[in-house]
Amino acid sequence: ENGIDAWLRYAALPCEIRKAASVPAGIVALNNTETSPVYTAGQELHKGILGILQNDLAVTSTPINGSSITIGTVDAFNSAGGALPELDLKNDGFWLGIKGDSVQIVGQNERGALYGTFQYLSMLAQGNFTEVGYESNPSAPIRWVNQWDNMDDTGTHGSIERGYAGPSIFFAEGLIVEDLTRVSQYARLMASIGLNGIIVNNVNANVNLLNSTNMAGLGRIADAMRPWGVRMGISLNFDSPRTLGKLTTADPLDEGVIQWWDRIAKQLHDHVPDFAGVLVKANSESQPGPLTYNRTLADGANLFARAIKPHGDGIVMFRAFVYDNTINETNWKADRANAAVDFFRELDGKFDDNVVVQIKYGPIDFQVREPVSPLFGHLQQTGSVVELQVTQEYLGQQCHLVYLPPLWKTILNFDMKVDNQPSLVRDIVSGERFNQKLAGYAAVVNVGTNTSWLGSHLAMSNFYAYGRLAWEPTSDDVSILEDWTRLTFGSDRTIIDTITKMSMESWPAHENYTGNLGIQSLTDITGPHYGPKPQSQDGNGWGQWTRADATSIGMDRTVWNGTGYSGQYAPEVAALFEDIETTPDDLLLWFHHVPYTQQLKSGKTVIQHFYDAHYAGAAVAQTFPKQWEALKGLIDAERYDEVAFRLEYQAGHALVWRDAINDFYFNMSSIKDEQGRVGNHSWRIEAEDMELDGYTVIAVDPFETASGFH
Ligand code: BDP
Repeated sequence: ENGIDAWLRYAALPCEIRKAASVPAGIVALNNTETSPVYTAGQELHKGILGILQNDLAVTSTPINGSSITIGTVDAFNSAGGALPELDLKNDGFWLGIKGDSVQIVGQNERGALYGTFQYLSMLAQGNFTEVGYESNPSAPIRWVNQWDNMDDTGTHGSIERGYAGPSIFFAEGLIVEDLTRVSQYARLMASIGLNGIIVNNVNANVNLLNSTNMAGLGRIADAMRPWGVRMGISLNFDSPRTLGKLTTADPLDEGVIQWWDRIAKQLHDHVPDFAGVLVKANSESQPGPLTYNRTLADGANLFARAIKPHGDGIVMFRAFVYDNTINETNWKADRANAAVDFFRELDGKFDDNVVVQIKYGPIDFQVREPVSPLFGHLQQTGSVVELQVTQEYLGQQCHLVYLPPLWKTILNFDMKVDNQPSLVRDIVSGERFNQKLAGYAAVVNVGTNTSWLGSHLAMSNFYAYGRLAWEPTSDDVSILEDWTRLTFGSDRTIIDTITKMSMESWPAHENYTGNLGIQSLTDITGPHYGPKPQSQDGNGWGQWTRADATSIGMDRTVWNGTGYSGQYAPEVAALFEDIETTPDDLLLWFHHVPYTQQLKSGKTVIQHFYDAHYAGAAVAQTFPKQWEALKGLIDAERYDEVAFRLEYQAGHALVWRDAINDFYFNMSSIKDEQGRVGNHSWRIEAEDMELDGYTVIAVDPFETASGFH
């Protein structure tokens, strides 16, 4: 198996289990228009039941005699005369009723009917034939993915920024690809986990997407995804009126610029009548934006909001990721973590009602551990969308197993205590806490043409779980994982236990062998964001600093003595982080600058914790290949081998991480490891101790990974 069907394989259940199913006589999809998600649902059900139960059921669009699975909207059921229970469905929600061989799948809208169908198929595929009758509603209206796909130039395949699974499924040679098979397969995966929107191109947007050939191409992409209930939107480049439109300015208040965007919005709507909206990265990392023209970020967002408003219910997702990546480190008070609140605090209430602000989960950038972005507590009159990352940019780039939901849940369950009221992030992004109509979830996914979608079979649990959590953020991360495992690899207990154990150990292990105590991912900040490079942390313009020196480490972000960042939280939360005694150990170095000998709550010193944690984390990664061996023969050889290869690599790379980081801080602090491990590589056979024939000595970067440190 090559992974192309991900968790939608519909593998046949063993015969003895199949026998327990009461199979309905046929499928009724109450809409026979081929572009309708209800029609899609009927076809999918046919395919699923054929695979799982080996029954070839006919699909019709009119009620049949005898038992059936009937799929439709509430309205369609009512007009077909079907008896329904009292329902209170939200947009996209569904009712699933299974009684004997009669199944009702009722969507509040067509998309909801498709989601209910996937839910039913997921039960069948797991051999779960329970009789049920329940409603399910999504936690939030916006449940999108972001792709960071580039258009690239003629002659090249569409590369993907921070994508690790080959070139784009959308773009090649500066155009939209002809064959959109993979695009509709992607939409199918999205629909199966309740995702309803996609931004197809990189936030660092190429203006050529707006030329007339590509606009037509966008129409084709939207057509391919529509039957799956997935709406398409795009990222825009703020300077397009100048660079593409040849105007002299991109000032959001300039009449010519306004008209130019109005025209573009109309053309987009002509090609994509259900256009989902635009994502805007402005005044960030050298991207242009309204501040360039002395206008506010709200002026910039509203420019697009007004252009698309006349053409339907599309929205503007304006990113809060606004900062200057040439921050001067000599300014002791400069702190990139402050940027989002500094820029947006005064703008609450200034955005049009079709704008939402898309906020990365932490104030820096998808690090292995960050506190929740304080901006979630500041926007009360504008909806917030939390931006997560499925693509493991800073977390091993799919070469390391890191199951992310436990990290995401620390964010979603965090209580911002705004105005002394319970204010969980998940209730803010559901729209409930501040009574917002528009709010929700976006994840950078970055699938590519590789048949495994993400370049790693196990990484797909993160994609699956993302959809499940956006639908219901209180879902248990272990049971989501177990569902995914059963659907992806089968129901054998050893498979489920092994994958669950490894996955649940993976984020803590990764944090331990990379960057712990809130010091962030000590990776190569200046480029690939891969592998250890602690020496790149300070002295860079990105503001990802550790302030490490010979005696002490950590960013002082307190109000009383540091950059003032902790004061961006509501008073109760701010007080917690302001005080070193109440700051949790895992964020200590995020908020405080302390001597290496500072004692943690565990009783250990900071430096000894570093040493021990790096050993402990790497030791866990060492067990992964062995744990995986238990699956040999229980799953297909192709996926077994591909996963084994990556786990073996991870086990080795975890050692590289461990030794690079420990040696680096040992060299810097000169404090010995109590257990005598760090800096002692007597067990290693160094290159210089060998007789080498035909080799030349080269400088290795990072230097600590080299034999003998050079
Ligand atoms: C950083 C990525 C960069 C993105 C940027 C963003 O390294 O490639 O363009 O975020 O989110 O994490 O805009």
